[in-house]
Amino acid sequence: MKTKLLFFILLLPTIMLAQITQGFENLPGMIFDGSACRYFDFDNVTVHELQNYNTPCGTIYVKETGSATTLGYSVILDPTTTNGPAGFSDGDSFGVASAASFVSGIGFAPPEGGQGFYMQDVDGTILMSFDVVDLAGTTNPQFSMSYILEATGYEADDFVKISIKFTDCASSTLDLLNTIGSDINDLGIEDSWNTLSADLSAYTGCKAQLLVEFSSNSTAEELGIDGISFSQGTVLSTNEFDLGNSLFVTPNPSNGLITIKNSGVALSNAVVTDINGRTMIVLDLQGTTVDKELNLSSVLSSGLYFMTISSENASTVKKIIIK
Ligand SMILES: [Ca+2]
Ligand SMILES: [Ca+2]
Ligand SMILES: [Ca+2]
Ligand SMILES: [Ca+2]
Repeated sequence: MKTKLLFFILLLPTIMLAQITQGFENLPGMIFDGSACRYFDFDNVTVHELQNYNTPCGTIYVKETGSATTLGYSVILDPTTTNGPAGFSDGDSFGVASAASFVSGIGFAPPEGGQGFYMQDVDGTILMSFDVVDLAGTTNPQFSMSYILEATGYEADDFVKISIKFTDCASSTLDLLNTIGSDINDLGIEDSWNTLSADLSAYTGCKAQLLVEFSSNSTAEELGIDGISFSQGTVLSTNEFDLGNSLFVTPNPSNGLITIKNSGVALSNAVVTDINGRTMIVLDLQGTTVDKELNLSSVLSSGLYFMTISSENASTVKKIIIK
C-alpha cells in the first residue's frame, strides 16, 4: 500500500502540469487563392461529418487526432438549419489554414504560430467538438483561446457560440461567447482577434469539453479560431488516441526503409502526404496486426511527410522524415 501511494505522489506533478493546447500547427494548413485549394463537397443532403477531404490541391484538415498534450477535434455540419441548405456545395474555404489565407480572407494573421482554423461560407451550422479534458485533481485550471470574426453585415440567424460543456459534476455549461439573440454587428467584436478566458477552478471535479458553433450563410461571414489552451488536466482516451499510442514508425529519420511497429491492431491502410498535403502513396495494409516493413525510398525524396495510418474505426497521423 505504501509503495502504491508513493508511486502516485511521484507521478502527480507530471500529470498536473501538462498543458493541453491546440494551435492548429500540427497539420499542413491549406493555402487558398481564388478558386484553388478550396473545400468542395456536393453531398450536402444530410448531416455529415467532415473528414480530411482531398481537393485539387491536396488535403484540407478538418479533423485532428489529439494526444496527451494536444486537443483533438472533429467537425460536423448541419445544413438543415436556417442558414442552410447550401452547406459545403458552393465553393467554400474551410479547415486548418495558413497565415496567408487568414490575411487574404479576414485580413489578420493568426495570433499563435503560422496557422489557425478558418471557417467561411458554411451555409448551415457547424459544430466543432474538441477532446474531453478531465479536470479531476487539478489546481487552479485555466482556459483561454482566441477568435476573430470578419466585419460584414450579419443577420439575426447568424451566430457564434463558444462554450465549455461539463459532465460528471453538478455544472452543465459555461458560455464563453454566445451571440444567439443578438445581431453580431451590435457587439463590437468584429475585425480583431479577441481572447476568451475562463477560470475553471470551480470545475475541478468535472470533465470539460470545448464546443465551437458557427451558423452563417455568406462568403463574407468568416470565423477564425486559434491558441486554445487548458492549463491543466488530462485528455481522455479516444479510439484515435489509443491507436496513436499503439503504433510507431521506426527508424525516424530514415532513408526510406521503415517499419510500422504494431502492437496487435488490425491496420487497413497508410496514406503518405507531403507538407503541401499532396498524396504521395497509398499503402494497403490488408488488416495486418504485426510489424510492417515498407520501402518508400523510390517514392519519397528527402523531406518531411505525414503518414496517416488507419484501422477500421480510427486513424492516427505520424510525421516521418526522409534523410
Ligand atoms: Ca496557430
Ligand atoms: Ca457554402
Ligand atoms: Ca446585422
Ligand atoms: Ca448571414
